[in-house]
Amino acid sequence: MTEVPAENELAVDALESPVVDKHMICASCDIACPVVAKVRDGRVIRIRSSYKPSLRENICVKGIYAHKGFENPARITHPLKRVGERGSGKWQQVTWEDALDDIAQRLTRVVDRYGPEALAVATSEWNTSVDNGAGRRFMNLLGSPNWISGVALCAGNTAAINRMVYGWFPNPDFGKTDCIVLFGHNPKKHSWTPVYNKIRKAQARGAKLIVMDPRRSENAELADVWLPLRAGTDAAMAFGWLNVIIEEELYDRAFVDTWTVGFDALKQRAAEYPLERVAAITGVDAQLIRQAARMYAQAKSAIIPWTPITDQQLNSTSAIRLQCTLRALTGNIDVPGGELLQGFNPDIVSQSELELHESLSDTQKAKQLGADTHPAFTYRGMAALGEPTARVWGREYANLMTGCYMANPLATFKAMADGVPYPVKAFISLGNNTMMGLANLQTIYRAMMNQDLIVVHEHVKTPTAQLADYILPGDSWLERPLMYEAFGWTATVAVTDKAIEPPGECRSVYTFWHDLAARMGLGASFPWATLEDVYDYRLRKLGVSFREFVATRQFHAPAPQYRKYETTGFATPSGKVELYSSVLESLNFDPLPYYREAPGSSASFPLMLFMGVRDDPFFQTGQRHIPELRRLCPEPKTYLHADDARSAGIEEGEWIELETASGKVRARAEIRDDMPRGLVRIPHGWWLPESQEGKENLSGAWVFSDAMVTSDDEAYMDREQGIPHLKGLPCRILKVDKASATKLVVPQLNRTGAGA
Ligand SMILES: Nc1nc2c(c(=O)[nH]1)N[C@H]1C(S)=C(S)[C@@H](COP(=O)(O)OP(=O)(O)OC[C@H]3O[C@@H](n4cnc5c(=O)[nH]c(N)nc54)[C@H](O)[C@@H]3O)O[C@H]1N2
Ligand SMILES: Nc1nc2c(c(=O)[nH]1)N[C@H]1C(S)=C(S)[C@@H](COP(=O)(O)OP(=O)(O)OC[C@H]3O[C@@H](n4cnc5c(=O)[nH]c(N)nc54)[C@H](O)[C@@H]3O)O[C@H]1N2
Ligand code: SF4
Ligand SMILES: [Mo]
Repeated sequence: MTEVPAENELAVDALESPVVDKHMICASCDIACPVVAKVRDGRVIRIRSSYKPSLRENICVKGIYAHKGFENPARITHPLKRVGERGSGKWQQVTWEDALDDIAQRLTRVVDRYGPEALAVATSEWNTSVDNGAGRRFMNLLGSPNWISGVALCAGNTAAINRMVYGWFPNPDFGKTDCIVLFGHNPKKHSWTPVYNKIRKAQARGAKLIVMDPRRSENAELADVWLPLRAGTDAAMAFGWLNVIIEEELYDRAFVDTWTVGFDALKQRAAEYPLERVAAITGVDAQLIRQAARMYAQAKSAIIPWTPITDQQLNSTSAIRLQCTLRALTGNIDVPGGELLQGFNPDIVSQSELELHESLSDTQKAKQLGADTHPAFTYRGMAALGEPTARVWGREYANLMTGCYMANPLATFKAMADGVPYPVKAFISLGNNTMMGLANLQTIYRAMMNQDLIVVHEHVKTPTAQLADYILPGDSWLERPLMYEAFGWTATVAVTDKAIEPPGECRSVYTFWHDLAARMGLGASFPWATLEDVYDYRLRKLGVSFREFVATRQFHAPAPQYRKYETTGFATPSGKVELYSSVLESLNFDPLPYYREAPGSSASFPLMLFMGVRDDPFFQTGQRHIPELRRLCPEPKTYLHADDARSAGIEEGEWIELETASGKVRARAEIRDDMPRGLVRIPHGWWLPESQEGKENLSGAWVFSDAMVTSDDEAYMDREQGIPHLKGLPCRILKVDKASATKLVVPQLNRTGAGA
């Protein structure tokens, strides 16, 4: 585990000017810890955890060193315009005015020639939050449905599927629960620290912990039951649990009778997966599965917190629905200690409302890329939920986790690359390292090289930024005021002021959309000049301004209300929990969950890989330019079992090349006894900011990015959502010989991470 620096290393010289505490919400990952930034002379000199005793443990190494990243010389602080050919690495500093004028003109040309759907936008959760829906608003008014995000492989797609079953994305009540089930999810001391702490606190007061993980993970070590399942078989495992719960009548009959539809059909489907079959598929002993299912169902209350593991498999839709089904069958929905459906915060203007989805015409919505083949999280997939959502939650559009109403990313890249089914010729990427975060890099590269206009809003020259026409300098979470609404999920609202001014000409994504809208004839729909003006508008129902709110309250959350469905019903077409999905049926998919096997290992590809296990010091593809963090993890590492290393003639610490049918990636071998035989771990998000920029090298992304080995073959894709399978891909490993290893960019790296 990563060591956090001792307090004295960060000590502040008391003789200098006064230090002011600024209460902030950390956005160096997506879990939003309240932290304190210590500011002196307009600079953040230290970041520490909140003073509140209940929040004191909630900080990780990425939060502690965030300001080092924002002050790093790699930070882009002025708009840059490409002057050589695309990807040549030649840039010229320009003014914001010139950049925005030119972007608006070029975008107008694309729209005039190909239609507004020829603009695609990629973004991260945080940037959608910071823009307060302005990006979606801009696109909806312009007429483009082609919005994509990394959350298609994270909580975004989960939120969309949860809505199909019971109308909202539930929030687990860690504080009161008696049992926690982790489908692979493995929060650590430096990965989603608050969730790690909540799990530990729950265990300390007696809650049970059940972990499914092929690897003996940190949480598996601490679990009451660990189910070491084969990668990618989570849906089958959930069927095993269902069978036990149904056979042994451990379900909440009253809830099932009154509040669900399709129980009998589900029962029949579950019977196709008897425990012996599930044991054979998952590789876990049937008795152990039974024990875990009983523990879950017999707990007074239980939660299955959201997990990205089931967001990133070819059975994602089914696995997520089965988790929803388990919650419903055990009566754990909207009850204390269970999972709460919280709805919109009634006191603020929601981001969904600001996004103006109703302004996009049905004709343009129908053009959303991927909606015909993989519709689950597109407008088409969500359409049947509009009326029920308005009935229960008061508004037709609920863009939870910013992941509902997305275009399909892979379909979008194909349209960008090949013009099929129509050309997409302008691409804007905001705080999203698209090249490396949406699988697969080779296709995305072709997509990027075929654009008339690429704009990237960033902190550093990521591989994505390296292919742009314009790189625009983004502000950071220390440098902007924030109103945080948990990505539309929990009805909690928090606000913070900025700690310091942004360096150079860094600006927020909101300002970008506002200023672009003004140049594209959409200015009247963006009447708020600054973020603070937007927040004033959003808070107006509370009768306070942003300034007053930030000075007095910081948080606003309505008191939880349980079993709201008893008065409103669920926000689904039937008003009940749809175990049998009318929505999927109307989209011509199997209305019941199922399990599908991915093509397995073969003579050429005898091992299996998964992408995941977050590296403590980095968030996703970021932070590798920060020496203080990089020294904690200088290079990408695989994990593998000693027997697999031996068979391939590989020793601890050697560079290996891992190959799938799609491509190759390199990493150093780490032999670990927590890995099962036959499975190899590939870390997500590696590139080497210190190495050569430009399309030939992409700062090492061609060699080290996990997006090189992901597959966009339908055989490895979730049918309903069209997202790629990252948990169980056949592969082989080869030792990288010394001669070829010296050609690697990586050995030039010195141990401080600063590069040679
Ligand atoms: N191949 C593969 N793809 C994946 C995953 C995987 O494991 N493998 N994981 C998926 C998951 S779980 C997630 S959540 C998504 C994450 O997807 P994203 O959240 O989009 O994460 P990144 O792709 O790392 O891009 C974040 C970028 O934002 C920049 N940035 C950070 N803060 C700011 C800011 O304030 N302003 C601006 N303008 N830029 C900023 C950083 O420098 C970084 O380059 O990716 C998904 N994609
Ligand atoms: N330091 C740090 N923390 C982070 C992030 C980061 O980038 N860096 N990213 C944040 C984000 S956006 C996310 S989504 C979360 C992700 O964090 P987690 O949900 O914890 O996901 P991972 O760390 O990818 O993998 C967790 C476990 O899944 C297991 N696993 C692999 N394949 C399977 C499978 O098929 N089934 C099951 N059941 N288990 C499997 C792995 O062995 C591993 O122990 O982390 C968050 N926290
Ligand atoms: S876990 Fe770390 S990076 Fe994430 S919000 Fe908390 S302090 Fe920031
Ligand atoms: Mo994520």
